This record gives sequence, structure tokens and C-alpha cells, in this order.
Amino acid sequence: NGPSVAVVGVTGAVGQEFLSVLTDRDFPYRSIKMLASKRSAGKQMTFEGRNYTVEELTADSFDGVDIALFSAGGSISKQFGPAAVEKGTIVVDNSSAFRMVDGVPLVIPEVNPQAMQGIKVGMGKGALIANPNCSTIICLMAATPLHQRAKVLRMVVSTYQAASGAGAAAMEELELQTREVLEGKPPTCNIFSQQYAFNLFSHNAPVQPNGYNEEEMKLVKETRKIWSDLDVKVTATCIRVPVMRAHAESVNLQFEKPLDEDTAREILKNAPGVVVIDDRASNHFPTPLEVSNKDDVAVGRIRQDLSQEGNHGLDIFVCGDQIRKGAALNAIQIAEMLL
Ligand code: 11C
Repeated sequence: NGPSVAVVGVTGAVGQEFLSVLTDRDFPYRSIKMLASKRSAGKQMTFEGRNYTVEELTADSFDGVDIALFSAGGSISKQFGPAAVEKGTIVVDNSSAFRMVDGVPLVIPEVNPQAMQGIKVGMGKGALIANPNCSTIICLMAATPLHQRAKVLRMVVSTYQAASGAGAAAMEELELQTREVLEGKPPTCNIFSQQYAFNLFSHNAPVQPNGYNEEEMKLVKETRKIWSDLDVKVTATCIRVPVMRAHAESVNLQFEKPLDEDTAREILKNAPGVVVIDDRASNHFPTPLEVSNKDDVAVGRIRQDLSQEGNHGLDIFVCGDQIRKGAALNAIQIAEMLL
């Protein structure tokens, strides 16, 4: 029973996490296809006690597939996503390919489930649903419950992003470089053009003519779409830090209405998918390590922004597992809503 599922990019970091999350959440499926590039085709893998051969992704891969979870990069999504939809498949796409396309829902289930209303397995046609960028998901998981209370007018985000955002090879490079540097060897720089271990640098996404890189502009544009608020002012600075798999973000919020920090803390404690770690006495606040492999996004350093009059501003610090809530978990929560 359940839908037939395909995982596109199954050998990648997010592809593998799709499988873990499907198991953890006991996702019902009647069959599952493991799809990847020609390079990985033929690999053997075991999932939930069954053996699978990784199949090469082709236009015919989606015959009879109800839900396809895509995480193989934007160009693969562009090449195969619409073909899958033609075949009646509902595509949940983790790439940036369709996020800003009109009519494609961009969904964080805790934030804007209404955006995918009416899209269901069994409705007789395919559809595309986009998973937001990890930095946006992690930021909005914490900012939205506050926005719902006091309306955010402006948001300033500074990110501290993990290696996992650049894929499994970047995680391997961080580990390798750490060893090399400790051994006094020159670090291998294949994925990033500069030393990553014991360093940090501006996010590797291309810098646009306006001086923002693409990662920063995703926070700006995706927030507006997810909140259905073209007027919200967002600015961001995205930094890659030598952390393995969870992003941290400092978020400064300016509200239309006053919102005091105690009320904000209570709102966040009750927010789905959010956990508050805000212990000033012990200087214990969210860390990437503490949220790694966890579903919930952690929020702390909840404090009034002293530079804003009349409790109109708050500062918060947010950490979330990039591969999990930032990618695979969010996509599978979307898939659950399709059933
Ligand atoms: C990162 N957010 O952490 C990026 C990676 O649009 O899905 C994912 C890029 C995207 O580097």
C-alpha cells in the first residue's frame, strides 16, 4: 500500500538522508526506485531489508511513479522534472530550479502548507513542489511564528553555513583538509578554491552584479514568496564556516507591532519543529553540533534589539541540520502532505 516513490540523486548526501528520513518517519510506500546518474547506475544498496540496484535516471524512469524526491542539482531537475510531471508524477524538488517560478508552491510545511492545497497523490495529474533553500527554511522556522504575531517589516540575516550545503564531497574535503593542516601539509582544495579547515569565507555561490551572492538573494526572494509578502525587507550575508552539517544564522527582526522577548520566547516554545535553547546563566545556546541529525530547529539568544525603540526589534540565533530540516526532512514532510 501507499504511493510508488522515486529518489533522484540517491547516492548524494541529501539522497541518502531521504532514505533515513523515510525510515524514521515510517513513510508508507508500495515501491521505491533508486535513481542516479549513469556514473552511479548499477551500484547495489540495501534499504529496509531489501536489495536495490541504482538505476540510471532517464525520461522513462517515472512511469507509474506517484512521488519523486529530487536532489541531484538544478540542471537535472530542469531536464527531468517537467518530464516526470507529464507522466503524472508529483515532484518534490530540492534544487533551486523552480522555486521562484510562478505557480510552483515553495513550501515549508510548518509555515505555509496552504500553498500546496489541492495537490494530492491520486488527483490524476502531476505537479511540481519546490523545497526552499536550507538557509531560508532554517531562518523562517524561527522567524515565522514571530512574524505571525507582530509582522516582520525587515529582517537582517547573517549565516554560518556548514560544508554539507555544498554536498558530500565538500564534507569529505573539510575532513581531509583538517587532517592535512594538522599534519603540516598543504590543504587539498578541489571543491572550494581556498583553505576551508580552520578558516571561513564568503559563501561560494556566484556573486551577482548587485554585490550579493546567490545564496543571499535566495533568502531575500524565497522569504517574500513563502510569506506572500512582497514588501518585507530582507538583507543577508552568507558565510561558509568549517562545520560539518548544520547551519547557524543570526537573525535581526524589526516588527510592525511591539513584541517583547518573553512573549517571543513563549511563542517559539510552542512553535512546531522549533526547540528553544536559551540559557543565559550557563551561556548555553544553540550550536550546530547539538542540532546535527535532529529534526527540530533550535533558537536562542532571544533578546530585545536595543537599537530599536518600543520593543519593535528582536535578535535571535538559530541552528538547524542542513541535510535534514534544511533539505530531506522538509521534502518528506511535503510528501506526507500529498497522501
Ligand atoms: C548551501 N544552501 O548551504 C546551499 C546549498 O539552492 O538548494 C543548496 C543550494 C540550493 O551551500
